[in-house]
Amino acid sequence: PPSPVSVPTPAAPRAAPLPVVPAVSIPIGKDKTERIKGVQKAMVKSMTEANSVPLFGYCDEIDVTKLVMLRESAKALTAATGMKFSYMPFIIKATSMALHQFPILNASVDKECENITYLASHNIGIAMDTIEGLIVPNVKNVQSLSVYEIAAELNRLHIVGLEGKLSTADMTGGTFSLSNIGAIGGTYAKPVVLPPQVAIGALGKFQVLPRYDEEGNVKKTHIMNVSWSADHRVIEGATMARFSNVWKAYLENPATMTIYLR
Ligand code: CAO
Repeated sequence: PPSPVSVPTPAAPRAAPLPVVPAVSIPIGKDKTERIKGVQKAMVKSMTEANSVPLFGYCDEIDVTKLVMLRESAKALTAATGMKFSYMPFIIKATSMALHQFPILNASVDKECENITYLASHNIGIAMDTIEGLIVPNVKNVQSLSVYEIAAELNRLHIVGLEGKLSTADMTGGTFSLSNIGAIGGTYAKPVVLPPQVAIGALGKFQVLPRYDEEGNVKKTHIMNVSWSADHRVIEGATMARFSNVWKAYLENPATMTIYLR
């Protein structure tokens, strides 16, 4: 019989290299159900209430190069006090100064959204990340505080907040909020307005990025992004945008803040 033709067996296709799977370190145990309580329970209530508010979102980027330099000087000047001097005191003050021109953003609405109250004090709430969860104490009367006084109060709130010992007064009466999520990371966010307030801003992380100057040259620039959310039942998008432009102008050229500072 004719000898069988030997057909070469095709080479097995070469397997693609497997992705490196890190050793699983998650302990596989039993499912666990916990009661939601304390700060987390308060968040369930406030966020459920907040969810009924239609939000308008507005984002922009801020050139904070001059602010970074100013803050370095402020930090050096106050180093002997042992106080932390971050960007927040300047950002909080700029917020209050811009609110002077847009009082509708420092306001509260009632549950049915039938009345809006323009609030005299600028009590700026600061979202704080603690072991217990999210808390939002506020710096009272920012309109009449210096940047230094804001820094001191922010330090106090942060220290007492981390100890879980904030008073009811510290935690109530906020009229506008800021969330410095950029301290953890990220650029843009989608913050949720805390009723009865009507607006909130989330700050992204400070980054060094290339940008063009007026002559078209690339320059090293410090950039921070901001994401605003506003209660669209009472706040128009144009109002939020105009407010943001004023706030941005103060932060991009902090000298203008010192001119108008009270
Ligand atoms: N980008 C880059 N660096 C930042 C930054 C940012 N957006 N914000 C703060 N930093 C820097 C500070 O300047 C400081 O630097 P130095 O060590 O050089 O002084 C350092 O990070 C630590 O700052 P801080 O976080 O202790 O202080 P802060 O005043 O800037 O912020 C607080 C205080 C309480 C707002 C912040 O610690 C915090 O908890 N952020 C999280 C807020 C949050 O969880 N938001 C989400 C709410 S919705 O769930």
